[in-house]
Amino acid sequence: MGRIDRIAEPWGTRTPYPGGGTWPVRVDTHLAEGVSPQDVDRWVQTASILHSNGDAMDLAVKDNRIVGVRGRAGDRVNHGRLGPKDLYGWQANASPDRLTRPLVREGGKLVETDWETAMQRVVDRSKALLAEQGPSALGFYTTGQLFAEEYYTLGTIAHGGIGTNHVDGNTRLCTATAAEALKESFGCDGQPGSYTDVDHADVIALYGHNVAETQTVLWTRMLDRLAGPNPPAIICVDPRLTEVARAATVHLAPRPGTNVALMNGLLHELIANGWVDQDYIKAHTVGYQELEKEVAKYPPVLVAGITGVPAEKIQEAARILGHAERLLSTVLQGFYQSNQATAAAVQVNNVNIIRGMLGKPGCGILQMNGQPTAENTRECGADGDLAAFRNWSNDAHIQDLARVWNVDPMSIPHYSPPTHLMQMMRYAEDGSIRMLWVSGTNPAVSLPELPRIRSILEQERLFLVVQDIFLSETAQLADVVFPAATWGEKTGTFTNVDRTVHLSEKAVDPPGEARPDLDIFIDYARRMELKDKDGQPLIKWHDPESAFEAWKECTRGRPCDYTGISYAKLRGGSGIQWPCNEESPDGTERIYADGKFWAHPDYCENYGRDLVTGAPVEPTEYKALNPDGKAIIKAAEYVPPHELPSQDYPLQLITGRTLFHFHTRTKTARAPELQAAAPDVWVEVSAHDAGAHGLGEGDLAEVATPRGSVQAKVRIVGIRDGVVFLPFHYGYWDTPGGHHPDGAGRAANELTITDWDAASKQPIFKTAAARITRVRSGDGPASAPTNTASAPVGDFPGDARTRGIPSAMAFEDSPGGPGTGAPDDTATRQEGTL
Ligand SMILES: Nc1nc2c(c(=O)[nH]1)N[C@H]1C(S)=C(S)[C@@H](COP(=O)(O)OP(=O)(O)OC[C@H]3O[C@@H](n4cnc5c(=O)[nH]c(N)nc54)[C@H](O)[C@@H]3O)O[C@H]1N2
Ligand SMILES: Nc1nc2c(c(=O)[nH]1)N[C@H]1C(S)=C(S)[C@@H](COP(=O)(O)OP(=O)(O)OC[C@H]3O[C@@H](n4cnc5c(=O)[nH]c(N)nc54)[C@H](O)[C@@H]3O)O[C@H]1N2
Ligand SMILES: [Mo]
Repeated sequence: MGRIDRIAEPWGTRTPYPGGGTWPVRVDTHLAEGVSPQDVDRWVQTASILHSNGDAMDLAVKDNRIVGVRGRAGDRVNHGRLGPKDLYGWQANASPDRLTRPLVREGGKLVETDWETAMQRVVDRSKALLAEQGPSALGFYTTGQLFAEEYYTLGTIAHGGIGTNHVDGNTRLCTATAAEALKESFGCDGQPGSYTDVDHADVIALYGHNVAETQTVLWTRMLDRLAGPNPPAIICVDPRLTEVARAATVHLAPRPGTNVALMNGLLHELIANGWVDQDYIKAHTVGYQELEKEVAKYPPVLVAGITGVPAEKIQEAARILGHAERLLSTVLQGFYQSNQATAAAVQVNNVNIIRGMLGKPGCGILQMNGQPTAENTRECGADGDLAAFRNWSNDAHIQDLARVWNVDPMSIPHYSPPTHLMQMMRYAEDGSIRMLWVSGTNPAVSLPELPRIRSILEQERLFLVVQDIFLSETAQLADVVFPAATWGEKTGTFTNVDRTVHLSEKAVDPPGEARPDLDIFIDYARRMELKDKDGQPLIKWHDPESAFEAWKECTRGRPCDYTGISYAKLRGGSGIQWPCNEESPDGTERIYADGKFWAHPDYCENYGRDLVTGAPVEPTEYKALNPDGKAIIKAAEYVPPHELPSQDYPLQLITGRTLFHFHTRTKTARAPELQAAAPDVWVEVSAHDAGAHGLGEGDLAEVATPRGSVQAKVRIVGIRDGVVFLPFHYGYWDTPGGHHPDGAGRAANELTITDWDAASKQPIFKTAAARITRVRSGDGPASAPTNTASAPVGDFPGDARTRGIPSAMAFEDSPGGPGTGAPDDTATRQEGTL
C-alpha cells in the first residue's frame, strides 16, 4: 500500500491501460489520524455526495463515528478510486456546529425549539395560505443533494397533494440545460453515454467542462488512458488553461458566450468535408437539412472573428472530430451557464448524431450533471417536471400519473410549464409566493445578483422555511429552520451521470434531534392531511425502502425504469445503470443502440422549445415534425451575449469552481485538508491584463460589474486575455460560524446578472461585463491552489507547490500495478463485478 498526499496529487498514481482494455483497480483510502484498518468496526456502503461522478465507497465506522472512507474496488464507476473531496469531505458530518434542534424566529431572532412547535408552525402557515390564496402561494425549492426517495416524496406532496406548479431544484442552476438539451435532441432526459466509453474512445471532446477538478475520478480514468498504449486525442473548449487544456491535443479558448458560433464552425467543417454518416442521418434523424443550411453561414474565418479562436485551430479540431472512430463528448457549465446554453449544448449532440456516434462502445454523449443526485431531482419531478419523465403537455401522461398516485388528474398542475426558480423568486418578490420551503441549497450565496436575492428572502411577508444541516447564509434569514440528517446518517439511493444507481446506507446516528429529509417531508404530509381520492393518505410509504418501492412502480415502463432494481440487489456489488427491468435485469450500459430513441410523440418527455425564444413546441407541431420518434437535429444561429464589455466594464467575468471546494463550502470548509488547500477567494487574470491594470501576483484587487463589487487577491494564470475568473465558493460567513472580515465582499454572485437561457431557464453565471482595479499591493502570493487551473504562469514569489497538511496522507492500493504493497485488509473488502 502506497502512502500519498492527495492534496498535492489530486489524481493519485497512474495505472495506465490501453484502448479497449479494462481500467485497473486502485483502492484509495483515508482514515482519521491514529486509526488503522484493523481498528474499524464496520464498513458501510455508500457513494460520493460531493459531485456527480458517483464514486462508490465504504464509510469506516468505529465507536459509532465515521472515521474514514475507502473506495469500492468492485464498482463499475470508480474501480476503487476516490477524489480529494471524497477522501476528506466526510469530516464535515461531525462538525461541532451542525444544527441539532429546530429553530423558529421569535422577536426577530432564531431560537431553539422542539419539532412539534416548528413543524406545526409550517403546517399552520401552509393551511392558512391554501385557504386564503390557494396552492400558488406555496413554493418548494430543493436541491441535487438529497436521495431519490426524498425527491419522489417531495414531488408527490407538491404536485399530487398541495397542487402547486412552483416546484424547482437548484438543478435549475446546475443541469437544467443538460436535461433540456437531451429533451431537444432525443425527446427525453437520460444520458446516451457510459463511463466505459472512456475505455474505448479514440477522441474525447470536453466542452466547457473542467473535468480534472470537478469529476476528478473520471479525469483519472482519462489520464490512465493517456498514459497507456493508443491514447485518445483530447479536445478542450475552455477560455482557461485548465489541467484538461494542458493535456489536450487541441485547446480552443473561445471568448465567453460564443459557444454557438464555435460549434457552428465545427459543424460547418464536418459537413463541408463530408465527415458525416449519411446512412445514419437518413435512417434515424429529422432536421438535417436545416442544420446544413444554418452552419453553411459559419466558415472558420468568420467564426474566428466572433470567438477569437484562430481559424486553423477550428479546422484542426474539426479534422480530429471528423476522423474519430469512437467519439465521446462531454458538456458542462462552460456551456450550460453561458450565453445560449441549450442551443450550444444541442450542437454538441448534433456532432455525435451526424457522425452516427451513439449507442456503441466509445461513442457517447455525457451532458454532464454536477450534483451527486441531480439526475434524481429531475426524474422524480422535484425540478418541476413530472415524475418518471412524464410529459406535462400530454394528457395521457397526466392520467397515468394520477393513476399511480390515485388522485384526480385535474389536481396535478399541468396548465403551463413548471415555474422555474428565477420566476419563483420574481413571484416571491412581487408577493404572490408567500411561503418558500428551501431544502438542501444555499440560495443566499448561489443565486445570481445576491443583493436582490437577499432583499427577497429577507422580506417580512415571505415565510421562509430552511431545511439544512448547518446555519447557512440562507438559514440565517429563515422563519423556521429544520435540522436535517445527511449522507451517512440516513439511507437512500441516488443516480450519477451515466445512470448508475447506488445505495447509500446509514452508518451512524444524526446529531441531536436532526432528522432525515424523508422523515421531515412525510411528517409534513401527514400533518397536512394530504389524501388520495379514496381518502387514504397520499404518501403511502414510511421509510426509505418503502419509498423506493413506490418510486419503482412510478417508473414502470418509463425510460428511467427502476423496476428491476432493489436495495438487496444494490447491496454488496456494483451500482446498476437504469433502465433496469425484466428485459434488462442487469441494467443497461448504453441507451440508443440501433438508433432507437424515446422520442415518439406518445412516449417522449417533452416536445421541446424554440431555442431562441423558449416557447414550448405545440404537440401537433412535434407530431408533424417527428412522427416516428427519431433523433431531432436542431440548428441554432449565434446571438451575442446580452451584456458585452464596454468602456466602463472592459473585461468579461466568468465564475466557477476549484478542485478542493464544493459550492458554498458548508462541507468542504469544515474539512481541514480541503480548507487549507484553498482558504480564501482569489481572482484569475492573464499576464497581459495584469500588466495593463498594474496588477501583480497577490495584490488585492476590486472586481466590479454593474451589480456590485468584490475584493480578491490576484493570481496570474493562463486565462484568455480580456477574461477574469472568480471561484464562487466563498460566501460572507467564514466557517465554522464566524463572519468574514470583508463582509459580503467576496461572493462572486454579488456581481452576476439576473438573466437566464430561454430554453432551459438556467441562470447565466458565466458572462458579465466587468472591470478590475488595484486596491493595494499584496504581502505574498494569493492563497489559490497551484496544481489546478489556478496554477501560476511566469515569475512566482515563494514556493509554488500546493501540498497537504500532515493529515492529508492517504493510501493507494493497486493490486496488479506498480508501486504497491500487500493489502492488509482484504478480508473486509466487498468484491463485486467489474
Ligand atoms: N471540486 C468541485 N467539483 C465539483 C463541484 C464543486 O463545487 N467543486 N460542483 C459540482 C457541480 S454541482 C457542478 S455543476 C460541476 C461543474 O463542473 P464544471 O462545469 O467542470 O465547472 P465550472 O468551473 O463551473 O466550469 C467549467 C469551465 O467552464 C469554463 N467557461 C466559462 N465560461 C465559458 C464559456 O463561455 N465557454 C466555454 N467553452 N467555457 C467557459 C470555465 O473556464 C471553467 O473552467 O462540478 C461538480 N463537481
Ligand atoms: N457564480 C456562480 N454561481 C453558481 C455557480 C457557478 O458556477 N457560479 N454554480 C451553480 C451550481 S451548478 C450549483 S449546483 C449551485 C450550488 O449551490 P447551493 O446548492 O446553494 O450550494 P451548496 O453549498 O451545495 O448548498 C447545499 C446546502 O445543503 C446543505 N445540505 C447538505 N446536505 C444536506 C442534506 O442531506 N439535507 C439537507 N436538508 N441539507 C443538506 C448544505 O449544508 C448547504 O447549505 O450553485 C450555483 N451558483
Ligand atoms: Mo451544479
